[in-house]
Order: sequence, then structure tokens, then C-alpha cells
Amino acid sequence: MSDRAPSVFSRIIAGEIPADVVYDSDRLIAFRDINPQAPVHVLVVPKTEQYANVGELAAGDPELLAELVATAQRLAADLADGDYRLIFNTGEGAGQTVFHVHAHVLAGGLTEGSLA
Ligand code: DGP
Repeated sequence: MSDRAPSVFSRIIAGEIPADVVYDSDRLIAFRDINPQAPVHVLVVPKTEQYANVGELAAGDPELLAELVATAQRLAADLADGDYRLIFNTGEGAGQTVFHVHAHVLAGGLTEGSLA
């Protein structure tokens, strides 16, 4: 058992914090970012908070990472025109603020500046 407090994303998964959920499965959830950087800005998040970043996820559960990417692709097609940017901020120096692995899916009228 972790001795850390649940991440904000675990609290969303538990239903303790409201979110605009666009996808929900056994292992993943996706919801709109609270501070959108593009017309469509969704976070795709594994329900486990075992992995802090994409490198840990790739090493620990590559199938779940592949499922996450496939889900991002599907959401970009369902919510926008199918073109998208997929961003994993990794480490404080790269702007990561929530240490529970998540992908930013940016879509729908992207501009050069929308790098989450
Ligand atoms: P990152 O900087 O890559 O760790 O991204 C964390 C993102 O999470 C950031 O874009 C804002 C978003 N976020 C943080 N708290 C909440 C929340 O309570 N609800 C939602 N929907 N998004 C949140």
C-alpha cells in the first residue's frame, strides 16, 4: 500500500472530484483538462496510480501504454477530426505537475503554441 495521498486523478477516478469524463473502462479513464490548451484537450489516465510517468508505465505495463495510445487515437477521431498531439510531460522540469501518468490529447484546430 502507498503511503502517499491519492493523486488528484485518483480522486477523480473515485468520484470524489467531478470531471467531464469522455471515456471510462476497466483500466483507463479520460476526461477534459481543467485548463484546456486546445479546443479538445483530454487527459487519458490509467486507473492505477502505480506509475508516475510514461517511462515507468512503458517498463511496467507496455500493454496498458498501448491501450492508452489506442484510446487517445479513438478519442481524437470521436471528439475532433482525428488529428492530434499526444504529450506526456515527464518531470517537474518538463512541466509535470501530477505524478500519476497521463497523456494530454490535444486536437481540434491546433496551433503552434498548444503544447500543454
Ligand atoms: P501535467 O502538467 O502534465 O502534470 O498535467 C496535469 C494536468 O492536469 C493539467 O493540464 C491540469 C490538469 N488538472 C489538474 N487538476 C485537475 C482537476 O482537478 N480536474 C481536471 N479535469 N484536470 C485537472
